[in-house]
Amino acid sequence: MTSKETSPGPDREPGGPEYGFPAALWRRLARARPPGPFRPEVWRSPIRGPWLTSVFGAVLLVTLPIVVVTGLLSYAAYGPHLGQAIPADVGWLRLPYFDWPTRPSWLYRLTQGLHVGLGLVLIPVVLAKLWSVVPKLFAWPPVRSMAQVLERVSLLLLVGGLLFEIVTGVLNIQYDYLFGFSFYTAHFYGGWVFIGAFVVHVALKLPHMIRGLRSRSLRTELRTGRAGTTPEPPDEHGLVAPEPAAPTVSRRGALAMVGGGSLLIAVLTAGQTLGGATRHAALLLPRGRDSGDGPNDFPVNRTATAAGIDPAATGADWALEILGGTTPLSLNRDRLTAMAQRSAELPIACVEGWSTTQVWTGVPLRELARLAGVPAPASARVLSLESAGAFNQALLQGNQVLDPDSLLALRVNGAELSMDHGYPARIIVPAMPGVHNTKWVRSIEFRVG
Ligand SMILES: Nc1nc2c(c(=O)[nH]1)N[C@H]1C(S)=C(S)[C@@H](COP(=O)(O)O)O[C@H]1N2
Ligand SMILES: [Mo]
Repeated sequence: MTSKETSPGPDREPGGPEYGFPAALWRRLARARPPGPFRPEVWRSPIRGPWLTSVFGAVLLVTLPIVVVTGLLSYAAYGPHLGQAIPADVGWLRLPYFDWPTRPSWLYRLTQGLHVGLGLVLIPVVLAKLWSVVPKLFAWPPVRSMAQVLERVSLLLLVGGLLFEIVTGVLNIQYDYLFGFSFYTAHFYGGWVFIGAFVVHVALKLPHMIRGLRSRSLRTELRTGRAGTTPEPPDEHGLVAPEPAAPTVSRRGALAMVGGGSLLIAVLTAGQTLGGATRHAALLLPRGRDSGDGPNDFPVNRTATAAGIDPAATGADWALEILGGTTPLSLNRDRLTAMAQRSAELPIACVEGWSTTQVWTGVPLRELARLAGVPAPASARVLSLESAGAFNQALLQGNQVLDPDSLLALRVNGAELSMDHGYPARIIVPAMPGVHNTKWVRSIEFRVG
């Protein structure tokens, strides 16, 4: 049952007007099958088939939704209701607004660590899944029916959307601001293209996947070596090779290779969030390996030099402006250090997936709000000494100002903040995306509306 004539694969002659195309045209097209990958017999792997495709599919069915949901949560955490998520206006794609919570303090560390970490770890599985179905890309004739055209367009959006998200995501964590377009906008809309196509794909393929999984026993496959590896029976989808070659690897070996690839990426990545000694294994950690000495030795996203901070502006003349009350206040460092200090162990969790947890000490933001005469602010606008750049200001939600551990930090791990970590003062708020923890703070405006 493996010869080309008897295979009920994509080779089968359907033809005829019931396919939505004139029969003569269809037959002429079918006869003009181009050489190379368009010939089913060039695809010879004996392990390709519905079962293997279904195994990869099942892994992605369970895990990709986690990447999607944590990605959308990241958008929500940026505060779209304060107008500071990118893109700001997403029309009918707008999800319900809510205040991103401050507890547990590791919330964004977890969600964004999962988004980036799982996204990276799944790359080998995505590639394996694509490999397992690649003969279908070269189905001939390329269009047979309206239903098939729709299916192929949805696959184009699915695969294109997924690869686009992987490429933009990886480039963004490896190289800052490489794009001529906004990474966030592209990644956001690309994500929705993928979500739509993924839902359609799952609806169409779920029954096939379940049948595929049931067609063989995973336990048996994991016990079968190369010598015992035989092709799956010919399938209606044309995945199984009509003329399979002798096996060079078992299904067990193929699964181990893909799993090993994922594991390797996990090892090279996890340290960027776990920290400690594992950080040295984080070879994919994009930045911050030389970040300072002693208590300040933890990753730096952008150094004071790169941000163009003039050391003179952070000297004895520096004073924090507090706005929004009836009279503006100006508090120099002596005034701030004379106030009651509070310490909190809090993470900085960057959108790029890395995170680091340190002990910060400073003045609670809610004390500053009280001092300003705005004890229950709806939001607070923080400005940095940094004059340009997208990260030189942030809007904090009311609950982020009022959490007792939200600080204007003056010290870290018992030492003065280093210039690179935001001296003379920086914001640190539990569970807030790293980017809003503004460094080199110049002013805070507490707002009631
Ligand atoms: N003024 C200013 N604040 C900033 C940034 C910046 O570029 N400029 N980077 C932000 C980002 S993206 C992150 S992840 C954190 C990193 O803080 P760290 O460098 O102390 O680790 O600072 C945030 N605060
Ligand atoms: Mo960041």
